[in-house]
Amino acid sequence: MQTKTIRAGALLPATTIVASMMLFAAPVQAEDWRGWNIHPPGYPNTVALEAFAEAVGEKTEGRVTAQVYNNAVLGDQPDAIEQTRSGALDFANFNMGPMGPIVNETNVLSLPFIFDSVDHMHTVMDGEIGDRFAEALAEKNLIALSWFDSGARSLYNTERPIHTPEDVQGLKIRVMNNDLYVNMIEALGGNATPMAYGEVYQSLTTGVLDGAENNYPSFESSNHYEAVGYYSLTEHLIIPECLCIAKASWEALSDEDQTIIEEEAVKASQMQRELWVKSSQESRQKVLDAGVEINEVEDKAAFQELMQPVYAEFIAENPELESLIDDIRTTE
Ligand code: GTR
Repeated sequence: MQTKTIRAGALLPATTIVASMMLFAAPVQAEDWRGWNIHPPGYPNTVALEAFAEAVGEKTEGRVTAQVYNNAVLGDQPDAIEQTRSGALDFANFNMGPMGPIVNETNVLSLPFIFDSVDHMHTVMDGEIGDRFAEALAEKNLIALSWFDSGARSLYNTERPIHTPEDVQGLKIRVMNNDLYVNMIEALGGNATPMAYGEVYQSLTTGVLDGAENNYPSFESSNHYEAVGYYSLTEHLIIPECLCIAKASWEALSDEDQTIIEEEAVKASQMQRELWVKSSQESRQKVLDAGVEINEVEDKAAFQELMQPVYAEFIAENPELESLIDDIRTTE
């Protein structure tokens, strides 16, 4: 190919050669990246994403400039996942919950009590199993460069503290967009309502919902704590999140810029995880000060027990994922 171009060039008049040299010398068009974020300013993920965006601009010397759009102003999460897959958005921080309907493997991360602890989740996601999830995401045009923390999600509601599964009976609970969560709440005897995050606050205040489930920072930053009286530490879900780049945006980068951006994404996840710990403590204190009653759940095994049919159904439908579940369970 190259030899041919040179030979053709040799036959062109000098002016054309000069003109085309000028074209080659022109600065490469800068990429203006738009990033999706569901959280408000000050939230650990937001701070880390903004630091990422700034570092990308600096380290690529302006070849890529990135801007983060907070509070889901670019669309709710399922919609933003599609926009990033198509390259309409360039990067995002996605929770693996709403990813399940698109990247089936990631449903494994939404199985209740799949991880023993946040540390266990980190070990799994930072190792070879995390790479397997990244490969599955890449097949759907999402390049996962690092994993963010999302703590443990617990149930909260307007009616009563939850100590046993019986306490969930009849409660209308909002879940993220994934059938697994509907099965999970129904297995506890509650009524599950999949709903966009941004609609939950109003639904709690108007009684459309009795409750929802989330980690401390989101429970606080979404103001859901103002609408409910009880936060019960069921800690039923520990779901990682990605810093994901649209495949089209990723492939448009030079090798050098890919390396820079990957490094910055890893730094962003380190920053996010550190901020997460502090933010969780602060949010816990804030909701306590506001009068929310927080209770430990002594008998978590009772909740886990009821998840057996959820696992059984999932494995029956996805037999090829059973070994992945086993690999996670046996990772220490
Ligand atoms: C948060 C998570 C968000 C979103 C939200 C929700 O913890 O960081 O990405 O999934 O929960 O409940 O919709």
